[in-house]
Amino acid sequence: MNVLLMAYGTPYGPEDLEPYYTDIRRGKKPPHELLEELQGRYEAIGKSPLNEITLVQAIRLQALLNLEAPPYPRRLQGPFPPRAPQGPARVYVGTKHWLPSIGEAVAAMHEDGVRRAVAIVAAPHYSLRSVAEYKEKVEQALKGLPDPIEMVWVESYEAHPGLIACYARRVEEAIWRLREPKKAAFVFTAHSIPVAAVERGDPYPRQVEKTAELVAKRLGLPRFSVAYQSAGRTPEPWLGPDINEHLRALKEEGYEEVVVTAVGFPADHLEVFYDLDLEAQATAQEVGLRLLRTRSLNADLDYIQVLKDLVEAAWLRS
Ligand code: FEC
Repeated sequence: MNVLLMAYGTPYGPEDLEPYYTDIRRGKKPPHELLEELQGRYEAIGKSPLNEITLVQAIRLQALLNLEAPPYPRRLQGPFPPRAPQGPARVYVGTKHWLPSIGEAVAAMHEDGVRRAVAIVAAPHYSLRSVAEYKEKVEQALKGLPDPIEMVWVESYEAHPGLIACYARRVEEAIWRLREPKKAAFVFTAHSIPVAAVERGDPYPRQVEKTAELVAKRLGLPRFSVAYQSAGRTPEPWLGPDINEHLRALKEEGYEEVVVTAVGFPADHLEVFYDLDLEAQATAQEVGLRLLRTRSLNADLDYIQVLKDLVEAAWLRS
């Protein structure tokens, strides 16, 4: 079984920042003020651990797939006779905006003789501004190869019961730390996207709401809400409510404590450490709200088990 595991990618050091940001902007160099502003955000958090976390996710996923790879599929599903995993599983890492790039990962797969693989992004929701762009990069890389590689896509997994359990477990840990759990607000966040994508029929907000709803249902939360974070520095309108505005509104409604869970991001990185732990936390303190941010999934085995389940099911699909 072969897997292409993808994530956003982060610069390894300050010298990578400009080309990284240029890649995010589809080849357009960022103006000096924007670059400085982004550099300031990285300096404020020290370092984004996203690349390291993605690598550990891949190592653990590969270990788990090989550990349990049975000679025959355990469940009969998909085409009959089902395709059993062929030999040891290999997981390749490709990042959308930095290194190893998606192109490098696909080239390495080809070099190793891979002709079929499961492609999955370490983010549960499909968006025209996320998974669709990962797909574009994979397709671009495949075009340059002498032999085809069949990619079986896991496009989203917003309602996977294992994923819901992962998030619910972490919300529960925060509930134990609340002074008055019955009076607290529960907010689920994801990266904002431009409203224009939503108007083109992007399923993203629906999927984010689904994840939030299922986690809340699993925990029996009486109230919950969805907010968006990390909107881009562009003049176009971005999907809201923005987490900071939302925190202010919650305080005005009388809440004293809030639990924030970033369901759009399994891993810790800039948008969690800066946008939530520094910026949103500062807003909460300013208005007098106690904000607890739940632990990220990172490379914890309960999340890796979800990836394994998704990858195995996709591999058995025709
Ligand atoms: O730790 C790190 O260094 C990287 C953190 C990071 C993650 C991430 C995930 C998502 N993004 C999504 C959408 C957009 C859109 C734009 C955009 C821009 C940025 C910039 C940085 C950045 N994003 Fe990101 N995103 C992360 C970081 N993102 C830095 C550029 C500066 C800024 O605007 O803040 C706008 C692009 C444009 O200009 O056209 C749209 C979505 C996700 C969640 C899915 C995924 O993980 O791939 C959606 C992590």
